Amino acid sequence: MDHDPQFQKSRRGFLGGLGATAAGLSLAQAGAARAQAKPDPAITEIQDWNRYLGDGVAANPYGKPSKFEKGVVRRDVEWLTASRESSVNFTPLHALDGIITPNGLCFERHHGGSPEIDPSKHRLMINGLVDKPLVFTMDDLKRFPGRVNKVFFLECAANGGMEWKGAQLNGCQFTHGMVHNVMYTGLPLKVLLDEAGVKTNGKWVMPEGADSSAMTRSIPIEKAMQDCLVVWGMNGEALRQEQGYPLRIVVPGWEGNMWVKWLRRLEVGDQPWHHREETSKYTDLLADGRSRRFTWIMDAKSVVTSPSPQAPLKHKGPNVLSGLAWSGRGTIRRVDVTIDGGKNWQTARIDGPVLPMSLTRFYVDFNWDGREMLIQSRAMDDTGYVQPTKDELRKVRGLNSIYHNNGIQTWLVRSNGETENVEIS
Ligand SMILES: Nc1nc2c(c(=O)[nH]1)N[C@H]1C(S)=C(S)[C@@H](COP(=O)(O)O)O[C@H]1N2
Ligand SMILES: [Mo]
Repeated sequence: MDHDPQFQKSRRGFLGGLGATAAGLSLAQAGAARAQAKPDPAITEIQDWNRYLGDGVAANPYGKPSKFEKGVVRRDVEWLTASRESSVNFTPLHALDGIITPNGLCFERHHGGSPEIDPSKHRLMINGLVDKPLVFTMDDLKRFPGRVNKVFFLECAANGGMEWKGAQLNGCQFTHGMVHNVMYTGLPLKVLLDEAGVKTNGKWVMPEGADSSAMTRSIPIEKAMQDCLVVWGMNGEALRQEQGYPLRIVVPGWEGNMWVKWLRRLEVGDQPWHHREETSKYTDLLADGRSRRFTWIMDAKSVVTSPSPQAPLKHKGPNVLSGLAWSGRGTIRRVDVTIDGGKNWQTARIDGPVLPMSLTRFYVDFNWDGREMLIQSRAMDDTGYVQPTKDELRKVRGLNSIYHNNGIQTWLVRSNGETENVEIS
């Protein structure tokens, strides 16, 4: 785009419109550029922060965001909250950039509240169909050879579940915010299972949580051995209590419910357990009343995070559209974006690390003339899978589903910049 003379021209206009200081000009030049405008006190007056000493270094031993960013927080939806302990809140995707979710902003989903666990009293047991049942302390795990660092998205299967029957919630925080993307530190599950020695009839692994919900799921042994992790670190520090401190399991690309937090036990068995969370819940009910047995993988999905209802357009002229794409089957290869409801598509610019089973950031630099827009994004992964429309999903799945809605999202941008969740067919 930098080579497009049209754009160069508009960029000059853009900087003039912003105020000359943004272009790095001197105050005198800025004054000349603003000869017609009213004096801007942000330029003409010396501000307090420039006159007085700032806060001392010990003022904030664990750093917090600037108070001017206080709106960038996890939020919940009243009618989705049965009780605070069995609840969910949402990542503020509209206010974030890059691919990593800051620890304090990762959405939370608890079935029995978030327990405060003393790590010195926490144990991980491996039992069932193994040669040698084992019990690890946290210290044992942290000195076990083979530690790794890996970035993965975690998406709740219910992300977007409220939108099955049509547009509901006004903000990508609420329609898509049951996802976070973190760099984990821990051990491949394989090294722990190998240490215990899985018997030849050991075909499934059941992680169990130490919380009051004692969450359990059945994971096939192939997946457990392939890329699952047992982790104590997120983004360079200890797991947050909400994310399973001191230990959780990571099941890359698969639905968040399987990522048992406050992990205390791994049982090896010869068949799936069919517990509550994999039968009555987290199961896809089809139109004819039958259910899919397991739907583990989170298919390719994307969303434009800005503009979006909580991040409306404020300026005509050059603007940056931004969004996220991810696939539980592999790596994002391409994201296409339309601003006219699907008549024309252009390929977005992907920026930052492109990792398998990780959020991937995309941008479209565009000029807005104040026209109404219908914005959509469509992700493609390296298996060739293309993100479907919501109508395509409904054709296959009917209207009984809650989980696994990876349909294309539409935002309507009005001529005043306000943005709304809509559906077009
Ligand atoms: N022990 C335990 N693990 C759990 C849960 C829980 O309630 N208890 N919730 C699951 C669900 S449904 C999801 S979507 C993810 C949410 O992980 P997060 O809170 O880190 O976002 O954790 C999963 N692991
Ligand atoms: Mo979930």
